[in-house]
Amino acid sequence: MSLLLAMTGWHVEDWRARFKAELPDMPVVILGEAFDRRAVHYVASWKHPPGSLAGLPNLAAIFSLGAGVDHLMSDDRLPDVAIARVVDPDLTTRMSEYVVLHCLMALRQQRRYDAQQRAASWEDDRNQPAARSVRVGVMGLGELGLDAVRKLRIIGFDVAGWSRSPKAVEGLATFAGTDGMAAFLARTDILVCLLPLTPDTRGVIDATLIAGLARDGRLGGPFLINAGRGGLQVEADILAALEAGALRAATLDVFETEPLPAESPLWSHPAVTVTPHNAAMSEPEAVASLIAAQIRRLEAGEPLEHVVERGRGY
Ligand code: NDP
Ligand code: OXD
Repeated sequence: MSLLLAMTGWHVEDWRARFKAELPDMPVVILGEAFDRRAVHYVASWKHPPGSLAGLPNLAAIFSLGAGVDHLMSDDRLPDVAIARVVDPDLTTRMSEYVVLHCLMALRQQRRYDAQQRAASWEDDRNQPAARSVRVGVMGLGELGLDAVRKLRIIGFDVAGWSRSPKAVEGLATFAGTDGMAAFLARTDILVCLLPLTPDTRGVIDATLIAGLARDGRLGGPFLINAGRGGLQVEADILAALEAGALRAATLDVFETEPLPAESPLWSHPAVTVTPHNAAMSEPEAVASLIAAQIRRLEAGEPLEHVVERGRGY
C-alpha cells in the first residue's frame, strides 16, 4: 500500500521527506518515477497533470495539498473516490495575516506614504479614518473567510460577509447568494475575496461587481483584495476600473495565468500590489501531518474529515 505524490510547481522531495517522517511504514512514490500503480491507495495532489491519476485500481482517497480543490475538479479523468482538502490552523492564520495586513495598508494609505518617502515629500495629512468607519466585505465565509472576519473585527473594521448559503454569525451583517450581492457590495469599501473557484464563481470579480461597490466611503474609492483564485477575477475589467477611478487600488495574490506573465500591466500599475500566490502557503510539516492523520483515520475504519462535495465544486 503506497502514497503517491502528484504535484507540479512545488518541491516534491521536501514533501516526500515530510510524508516519510509521518508515515514511516508506507512507501511514498512520486509521479514521474516508476511505481506499481496497483499499490497506490492514496494520492496527495497539487496541480497533478490532468489524467495522470487514471488507472489506479486500488485508490481509496485523494488529498488536496491545498485548501482549494479547483486543480482537482478541472481534471475530467479524476478517479471517483473521496476527496479531502486542507483545513489547517497554520494555513488559516497565514491567510488572515495577509487579509489584515492589506486591509490595514489600505486604511493607513501605506502605498501613498511609501511613494512620499521615495520623493522625500512631507505632506501633513489629517485625513486618517478610523477602522470602525471603513466597511470591509468578505466574499466567502468558510474556514478562511470566517477567521479573517474575526481578526478584522478585532482591529475594529466594520465587517460584513457574503456566502452561497445564509449564515448567522453573532454581530456580523451577512448576505447570501445572488439576491444578497447588491446590498453587500453597496456597503463595501474594501472587498476581500476568499471564494473557491467553481463554475458558479468563475469571473465573479468583473466590471459589474466593481460598479456595485460603495462610492461614499472614507477611503476615497473602493479597494479590492483577491486571495481566492485568479479565475475569479477579470483582469481587464480590474485594470479598466483602476483607470476609470471606479476602483482605487487592488491587491492580488492570484491571477488568471500563474506565474503572472512578465508582460502583464498589473506588474507595473501604481495602484496594484502583486504577491506571488503565497498568501497562505501549505507548509509541508503541518499539511503532511494532517494528511497522515487522515490516512490513519481511514485505516482505522473512521470517516475522512474535510471531505469535498464534488457536486458543488468545493
Ligand atoms: P471553504 O470551502 O471553507 O469556504 C468557501 C466559502 O465560499 C463558503 O462560505 C461558501 O459558501 C462560499 N462560496 C462558495 N461558492 C459560492 C458562491 N457561488 N456564491 C457565494 N459564496 C460561495 O473554503 P476556504 O475558506 O478554506 O478557502 C477558500 C479558498 O481560498 C480556496 O478554495 C482557495 O481557492 C483559496 N485559497 C487561497 C490561498 C492562497 O494562498 N492564495 C491559500 C488557501 C486557499 P457556503 O458557506 O454557503 O458554502
Ligand atoms: C491553496 C492555495 O488552495 O495555496 O491552499 O492556493
